[in-house]
Amino acid sequence: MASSGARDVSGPVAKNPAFVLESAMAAFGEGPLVAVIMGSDSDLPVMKEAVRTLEEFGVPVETTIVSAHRSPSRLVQYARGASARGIEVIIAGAGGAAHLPGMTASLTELPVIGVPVRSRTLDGLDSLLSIAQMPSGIPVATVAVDGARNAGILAVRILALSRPDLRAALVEFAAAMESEVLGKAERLEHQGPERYDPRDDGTL
Ligand code: RP5
Repeated sequence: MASSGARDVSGPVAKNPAFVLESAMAAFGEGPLVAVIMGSDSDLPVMKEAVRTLEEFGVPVETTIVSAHRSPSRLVQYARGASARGIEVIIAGAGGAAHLPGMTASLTELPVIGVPVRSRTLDGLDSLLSIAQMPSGIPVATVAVDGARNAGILAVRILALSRPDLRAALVEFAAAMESEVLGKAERLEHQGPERYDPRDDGTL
């Protein structure tokens, strides 16, 4: 039996935590704090999810294309200048021989989160290993294949270390997710597996 110990926040809030926006916004100045970069515009459908997540938390973000292989000079210039421009976390997504996150990490002292983008030929295993298997000394925090939403949430967690408003927003976000799961459990138990429709979020 599902019991509701979490805060009562109705609707699919885990995907839409607009409730955190106002308080989090107050914590920031004008410039972007997170850079979401990708090796190609073909990565954008995946990487958009990181941008959306950061925007949900009211975190100012900049988004661009930086290819490690096709525009190496731009990569050096971009990664070396990021910290001085006020960026605090870089999320880098790439697929295949995915050198962008690792090379970016080698050119900055900022934390870098790598998103392995699913590749056409090897289903993202190549991307995952290219990003996760970094040599000692240059860390890249690697999320799941196509795990751009988690990359966004991890960036928020890093920023929240020094921003109490953002930390409170994360606590509320987790409570909302829990509440959503408990609601689904209750509906499934009540309706049974045949009547249960996962698309029905319980709201009218
Ligand atoms: C990588 O090569 C990109 O990150 C992308 O995932 C992959 C394929 O790029 P396109 O050929 O689609 O531009 O550099």
